[in-house]
Amino acid sequence: MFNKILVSNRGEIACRIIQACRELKIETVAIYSEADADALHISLADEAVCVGPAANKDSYLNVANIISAAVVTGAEAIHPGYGNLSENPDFAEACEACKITFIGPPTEVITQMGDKARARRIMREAGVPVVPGSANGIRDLSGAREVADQLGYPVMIKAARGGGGRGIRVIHNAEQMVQALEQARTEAHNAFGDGELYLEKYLEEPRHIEVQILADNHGNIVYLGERECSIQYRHQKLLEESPSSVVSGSLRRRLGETAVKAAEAVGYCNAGTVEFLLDERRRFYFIEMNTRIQVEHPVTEMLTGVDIVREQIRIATGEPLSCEQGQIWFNGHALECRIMAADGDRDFAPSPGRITRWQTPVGPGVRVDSGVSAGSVVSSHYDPMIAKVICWDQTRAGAIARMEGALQSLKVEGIRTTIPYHLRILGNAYFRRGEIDTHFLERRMGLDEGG
Ligand code: MV4
Repeated sequence: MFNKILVSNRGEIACRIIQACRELKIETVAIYSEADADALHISLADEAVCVGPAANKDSYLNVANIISAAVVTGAEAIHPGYGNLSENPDFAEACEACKITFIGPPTEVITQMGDKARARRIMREAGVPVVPGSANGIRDLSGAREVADQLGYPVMIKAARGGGGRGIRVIHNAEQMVQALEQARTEAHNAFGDGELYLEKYLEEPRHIEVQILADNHGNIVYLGERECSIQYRHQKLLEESPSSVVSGSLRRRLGETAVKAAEAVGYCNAGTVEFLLDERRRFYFIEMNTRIQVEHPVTEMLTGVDIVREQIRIATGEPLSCEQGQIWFNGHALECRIMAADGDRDFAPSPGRITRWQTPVGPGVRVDSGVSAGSVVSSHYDPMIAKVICWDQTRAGAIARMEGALQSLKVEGIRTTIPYHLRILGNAYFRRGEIDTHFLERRMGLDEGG
C-alpha cells in the first residue's frame, strides 16, 4: 500500500479522494492554484503545494509542477480524479517516467480510448456492438458523403479526440454535409488540436446508458451496473440515476458482460466506464469508453456498496479486486443531482462569488459530496460544479422524494445554483414516470438545447 498519494485535482473530487486515502491510512498531498489558497480540499489534506497561478491551464494542467510536487513531497502515487489531466496520456507517461504510480489504466489504454474512432474499431473487432458508422476517421467530403449515403440520414459527426459530445453535430441531408464538415473540423482542431472526425448513424430517441467496470492486475473484471445519463444540457450531464427505468435484469447482465468484454479487448486495468446508446427496441451500441473515475460514480457506490475510489487505489498497488461478480448486488435506487454555481433560469450562466451560507441536508440515504463550505469563493476559473447530492431509497419514487427533501434542505446563499432547476426536473410528470431520453430537457422542460 502507498504511504503518500498526491491528489491532482480540486473541488469535490479532491475531497472525495482525500477521504478514501484517509480511510486507508494513506497520507495525502493536495495541489492548489493561487486562487484556491483557501479551498476546502487543502484543509482536508496532510500537505499542500501551490502548483501555479489561478488559470487552470497554468496550475491544475501544469504537468511539470504537479509531478515536481509529487517528487518533492515523496508521494509514491498520483490520483488524477476526473477532467483536467485524468485522461492525458502524456501526464500518465510522465508519472511512470518519474517512478510515480498513476492511479488509472495503462498509458496505452488511455491513448487508444482517447481516440474515439480508434476505440470504435477496437470494439467492433472485439465483437462489441457499435453504432453503425465510418470504419475510420473521415478524410474528405466525398468520403463523408459516401458513408452517409450508406448509413442513411440523419447522421452524426463526432470529433475523434472529442468525447462527451464536444464537436458533435447532427446532419439531416447531403446539402448540410459540406458546411457541417468544415465547421466540425475547425471546431475539433481548435478544441482538441486534432481535426479528425468520424460519422455515426444518428439514433433519434436513445437513452444514454453507461456501465461502471473495475479491472485489477490479476485478470479480474467486474461490472457494477448501469447509470442512466440521458438528462444532459449541451452535453453536460445534470442528473444521473441507477438503475435505469428501462433496464431489466437480463438487459443489465448483457450490458455488463458486454462492458467487461470491451474492457478485456483493450487490456483494461482500474476503474472505467463504457458508454452505450440504448434504442427504443432496447438494442444497445458502444459509443465511447472513459478511462477515469466519473463525476457520477457515487450513484453506483450507493447501489452496490462498493467504494470505487478505494478500489482504484487498491488496484494501483497490485491488490486484487475486493469483490467478485457474484457478490455484487444492485439494491434500491440512487439519484445524483449536480449542484453548479450557475443560474438554471438564465441558460446556466455561471454564478461565481462568495458562498455566505452552506447548510447541508441530513438523514438516511442522503450524501453530499462537496468541494465548498460557507466562506468559499467560487471562481470562474474552474468548472462551476461545486457539489453533488446523491440520494438512495428502496424505490425510485422514494429516491425522488428523498432528493426533493434534500435539495430543499440544502441552504446556499451568496451565489445562484442549479437547485431550483433540479427541483423542477424532479417534479416533472414525465421524469417521475421515468419517461426520459436524450431529448428530455428540450421536450419536457422547454429548454432549447441548441447544438
Ligand atoms: C449520439 C446520440 C445519438 N446518435 N450518437 C454522445 C456524447 C454524449 N454527451 C451525447 N452523445 C450522443 N451520441 C448517435 N450516433 C445521442 C447522444 C446524446 C445526446 C445528444 C444530443 C443531446 C443530448 C444527448 C444526451 C445523451 C446522449
